[in-house]
Amino acid sequence: MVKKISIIGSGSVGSNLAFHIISHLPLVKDLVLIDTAGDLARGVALDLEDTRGFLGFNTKITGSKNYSHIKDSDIVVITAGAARKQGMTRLDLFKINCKIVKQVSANIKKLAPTAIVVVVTNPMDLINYMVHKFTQFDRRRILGMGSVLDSSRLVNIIHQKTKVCPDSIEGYTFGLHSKDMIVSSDKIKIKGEPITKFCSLADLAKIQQKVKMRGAEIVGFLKKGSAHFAPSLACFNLVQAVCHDRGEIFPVSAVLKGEFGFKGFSAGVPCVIGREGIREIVEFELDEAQKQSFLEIKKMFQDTLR
Ligand code: 2OP
Repeated sequence: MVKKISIIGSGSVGSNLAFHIISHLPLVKDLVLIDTAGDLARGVALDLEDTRGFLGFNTKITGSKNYSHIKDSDIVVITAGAARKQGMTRLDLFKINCKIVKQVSANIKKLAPTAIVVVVTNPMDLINYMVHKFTQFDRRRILGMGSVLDSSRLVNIIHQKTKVCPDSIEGYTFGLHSKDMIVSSDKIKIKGEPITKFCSLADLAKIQQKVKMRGAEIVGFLKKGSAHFAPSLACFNLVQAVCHDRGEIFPVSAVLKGEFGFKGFSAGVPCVIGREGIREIVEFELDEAQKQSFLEIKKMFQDTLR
C-alpha cells in the first residue's frame, strides 16, 4: 500500500500534482513537497493544506527544501529542473537538468531506496535513463511520464477534428517525448475502428503534426514556463496506477533491455503498471518506419551521452 509520496520540485507541475493527490487519493498518509528554491515548497504546502476544509482529506502535507523529509517514500516524482523557454528544444535542457537530477537521484537512493520513481523533468526520456543510471534502481521502478501526456494530447486533437466523444477514442503515442514522437495510425482506434473511417488521410497527417508540436505551441503562447495542467494530470494518472495496482496500461518511458530488439536507452512503450512499477512491457512487432524511429532514438542517446 502506498502511504507516502514525495514530489521533488514545487513549480506548477509539482504543485498541481500534489493537489490531485490530496483530492483523489485519501489513503496517502504523507505528502512531501521539496524545492531547493527558498521557501517555495513551504508556501505551496500551506496553500494546499488550506483546501482541507473543502476537501476533507487527512493527508499530512510537508513542504521543505530539506531532502531528509522524503525518507521511506513509496513513490517519488521528479519534476525539478529548468523548463523550456520559447525557441528551446527539450534537448537544450539536458545539461542543466542532468546536473540537478544527479543530486536528486543521490538523495532518493539514500533516503527512499525502495521507491517507485516517476520522471517528468525534460528531456524526459534522457533524464529517465540517467535516473536509472544514477540510482541503479531496477528499471521497472523508473517510469517516465512523457508519452502519457502526449497520448492525452492526441485524444484531444482527434476529438477536435472528428467531434467523437473522447471516451470512444483510444490511441497512444510512443517513442520519444519530443517532436520526433511516434504517432502511428495503427495505434489509434475509435470504438475499435480505424481513425481513417472518421477523417481523411490529410486530416490524420495534420493531427499527427499538431500532437508532435503541441508542447512547443503552448510554450510559444505562455512566453514564460511550459504546460502544467495536462502534464500534472498525466503524472497523477501514473501515481494513481501504482497506488491502485490494477494493471492499467500506459505508454511509459522505460529503459529497454532487448524489448522490441533494442537496449541501452529509454523510450515510451506500452507498459502494464502496478504497485511494483512496470509489471510488464507490452511488446509488438515494429513496422519499418517505427524501427527506423527507434534506431534514431538509439543514435540520439549515443550522441548525447558520449
Ligand atoms: C510538454 O510537453 C512540459 O514537456 C512538457 O508540455
